[in-house]
Amino acid sequence: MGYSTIEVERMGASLGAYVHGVDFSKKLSDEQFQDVHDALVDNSVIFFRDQDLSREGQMEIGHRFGTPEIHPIVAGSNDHPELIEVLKPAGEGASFGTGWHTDNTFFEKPTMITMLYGIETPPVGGDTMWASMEKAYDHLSDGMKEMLADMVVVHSAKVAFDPRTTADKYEGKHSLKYTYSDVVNEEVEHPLIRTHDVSGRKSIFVNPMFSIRIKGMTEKESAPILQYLYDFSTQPEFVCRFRWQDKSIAMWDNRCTQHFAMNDYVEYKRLMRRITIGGDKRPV
Ligand SMILES: O=C(O)CCC(=O)C(=O)O
Ligand SMILES: [Fe+2]
Repeated sequence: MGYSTIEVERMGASLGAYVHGVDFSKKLSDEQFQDVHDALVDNSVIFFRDQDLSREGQMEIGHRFGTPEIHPIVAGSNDHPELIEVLKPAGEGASFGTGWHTDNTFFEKPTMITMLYGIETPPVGGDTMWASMEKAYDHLSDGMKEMLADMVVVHSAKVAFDPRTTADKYEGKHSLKYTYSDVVNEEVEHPLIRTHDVSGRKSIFVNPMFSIRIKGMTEKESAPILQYLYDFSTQPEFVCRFRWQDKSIAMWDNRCTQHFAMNDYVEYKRLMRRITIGGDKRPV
C-alpha cells in the first residue's frame, strides 16, 4: 500500500508497524487521516512515538474513526466518559488486559479499534503483545478451515467479570473502578471465522477472555476446539511485542487481533489513557 503523508516501518513479521510523520497534537488532514486508517488496516496494529496527545485530541481522533464507546463496567473519566485512565500504581500487580483477549467481544457490536496512549510508562516491563488472527487463519489446514467455516461462537463477560470470582474488582480494591451491570451475564453470538469489512481478509474470531462455547455444542465439547485455536493463534510466530515509552501510542484493530498486557512490573507505576471505537455486528 502506498502512503503519501506518512512513513510506515514494519515492526513484526506477522503484524505491527511504526508510523512516522504524524503529529497528534494537531488535527490531521483528511489525507493523513486516510493514510493512518489504511496503515492500521494493513498492519493490524500501529505505533507512534513522542506524541503529545491531549484528552480532546484523543476524543477528536476517536470521532474521526467512528463512535467512541462508553464501557458498561469499567468507569471512564468525568469529563469524557469514553476515556479510561488505565492506572497501575507502584506496588500492585497489573490486572487490566493481562491475558489474551480481543476488546469487548461480549458486546453485540464488538469494539473495532482501541487507541492506547502511554502517559507514564515503566523503565522496564509492561510491554504489550498482539497476535495476528489473520496469520493464524491462513496457517490452518484446509480441513480445519472447512470445519470452522460456518461455526458461531457465544461470547459473554460472565467469566471475566463474574462478581463471585472477581469481587475485588467491584469492591474498589483496584485503581480502575468497576460497576456491576447485567450486561455481564448477557450472551452474544459472533461468527468464528470473521471476514474483515475493509480488507476482506479472514481471521479467527475467538479469545479466551470472552468466548464461552461454540453454538450448538456444550462448553465441554467446545473447550478442546477453542483451546486449540487459542494456543495455535498465539504462537510466537504470529505475535509482536511493543516496548512502551512515555508518549507512545498504540492503535489496534480488534477485528483481526488479540492482545496481552504483561504483568511483570509490580514495582513501577504505569498510566495509560484509552479510547475504544465501536464496531459493527457481523451476520451469524
Ligand atoms: O495496558 C495495556 O497494555 C493493554 C490493556 C488492554 O487490554 C486494553 O487497553 O485493551
Ligand atoms: Fe484489551
